[in-house]
Amino acid sequence: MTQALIVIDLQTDFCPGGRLAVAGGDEVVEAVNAMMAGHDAVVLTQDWHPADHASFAGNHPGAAPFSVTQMPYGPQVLWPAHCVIGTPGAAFHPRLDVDRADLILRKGFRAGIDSYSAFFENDRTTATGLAGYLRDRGVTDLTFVGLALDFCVAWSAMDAARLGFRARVVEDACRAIDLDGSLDAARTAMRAAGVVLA
Ligand code: VGL
Ligand code: ZN
Repeated sequence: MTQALIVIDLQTDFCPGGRLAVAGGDEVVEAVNAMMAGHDAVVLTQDWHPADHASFAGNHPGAAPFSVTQMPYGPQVLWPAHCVIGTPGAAFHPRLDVDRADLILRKGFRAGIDSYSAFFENDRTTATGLAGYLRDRGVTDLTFVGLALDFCVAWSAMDAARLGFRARVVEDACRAIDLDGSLDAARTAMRAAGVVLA
C-alpha cells in the first residue's frame, strides 16, 4: 500500500481576501502541512486559468457571478475571475509547505474548458495525466484535503474512486463554498461513489 496526500487548490484566491474566497480556507493550512509527513507522496494541485477563461463570469457579458451557463460539455457555474496564471492570487497560500511536494499539477489552463477534478477536465474525458503518474509510482491510496470540498475536492475524490484508487477525504482539512446546497449534494455523491469521508 502506497499512500499519497493530494492537496487541492490551497491557493491565495480561495482564502479570505482572495477573489473566490472560501470561508475559513486558510484555517486548514497547518493541518495539511502536518499530514504531509505521514504520506509516501505529496501532490499539490493548482487552479491555473488564462484571463480569458470561459468559467469567468466577466467573460460572458451580462452574466452574474455564480450563475450557471451551458457549455458544449454541459452546465458550468460562472465564477468570479480567480487563479489567473501568474497573478498573486494563483500562488499557493504562503504558509503551505510547498517544498514537501513531489508534484505540482496545474489544471484549468485551457481557455474553453474548466477542470474541477485533478484527473479529468469538465468534459469528463480530457485527462490531466495524474492517474498515470500515481499508477507509475505504485500509489494505491489517496487522501484528499484542501479547497473547495464541494467542488474540486469532491470531483477529484470521486474520479479517484472510479479509477480504482482507494479514496478518502479528510473533511476537517477542507472548507466548502456551499453554493445552493452543493455541500450536501457533494457529500451524498461522494459516498455513493465509494469515497470514505473521514
Ligand atoms: C474551484 C471553482 C472554480 C475549486 C476551482 O478549487 O473548488 N472552484 N475553480
Ligand atoms: Zn477555477
